[in-house]
Amino acid sequence: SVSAESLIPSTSADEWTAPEYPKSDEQLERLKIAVSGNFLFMHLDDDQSSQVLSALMEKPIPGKGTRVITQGDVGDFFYVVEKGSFDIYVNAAGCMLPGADGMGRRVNEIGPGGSFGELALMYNAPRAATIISTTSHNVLWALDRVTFRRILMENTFKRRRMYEAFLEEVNILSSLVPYERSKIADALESLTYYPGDIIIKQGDPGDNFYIIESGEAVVVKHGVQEAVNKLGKGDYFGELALLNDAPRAATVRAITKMKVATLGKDGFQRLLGPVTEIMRRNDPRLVESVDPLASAGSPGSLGGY
Ligand code: 1OR
Repeated sequence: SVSAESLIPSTSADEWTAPEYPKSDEQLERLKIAVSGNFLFMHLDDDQSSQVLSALMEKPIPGKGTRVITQGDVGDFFYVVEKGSFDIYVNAAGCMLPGADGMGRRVNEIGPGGSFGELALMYNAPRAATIISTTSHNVLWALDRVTFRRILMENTFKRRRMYEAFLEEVNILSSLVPYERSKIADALESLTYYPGDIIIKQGDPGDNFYIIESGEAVVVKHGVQEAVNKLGKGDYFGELALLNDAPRAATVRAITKMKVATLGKDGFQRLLGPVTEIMRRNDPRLVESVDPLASAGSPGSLGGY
């Protein structure tokens, strides 16, 4: 039978709807390009995606040196960059004394496809940084706090929390600041493999980078009889093909059930830039050229394949 409840117009139910800013085809086209490379938009379903696109407001920022966000302020909008470049300054002392215009240290730069302003909205915290345009023609898309929280945040929050503890334990990422690890979390995708599964195959083109969340794998190479390396939790692989733009240098096969966090080529280049030098130094082929046995089973070795 039909329950009486469903016949009563619901008043207690959530009546919130996202704001709608009509857009021309040309605007929509530009907007779609701007968000296409942004990891926060990657995990939305079609419905969420169209709600967010319609709620984003175009915001031209005229001139160099225009301040978009001031550290310490209350958060109102989240921004996606369509055009232009922005510097991020963090005043670590939190020194917001009147008269002391200490913008602090320049910590980062954000360009087209990037975004900023999510932290204050996520944590109901003051703005963590000051953001200033460095080019003369800039276009941002702004999303109001409520729509951000209702649609974009849940996903983002969950992912950041889910990967936070794990990424903190990954050696190769230890030189990054927590915020850089959060950005990596935004872009990660977890995959499961079973014993015997081939995760990457020697000779194939390389599109992804992997970090082991749990389980074990072996690295094998054509013409090398024994497994050349064993990988476990916190180890990474798949970076060489991306660093060198070369085919996969070895095959990686699961030997237990595995959970693996993976990052696409684009994310790898954009988010792991600061640690790729360390990865290059760990390149097993550099080790091999000195002593072919040195990389095989060396204790705690990170399999750099
Ligand atoms: P918000 O709402 O706090 C400022 O407003 C925004 O700057 C912030 O969200 C982030 O989107 C962005 N630390 C804090 N915020 C940063 C950082 C950052 N980089 C960009 N934002 N870094 C840590 C510095 C110790 C920089 C890491 C490279």
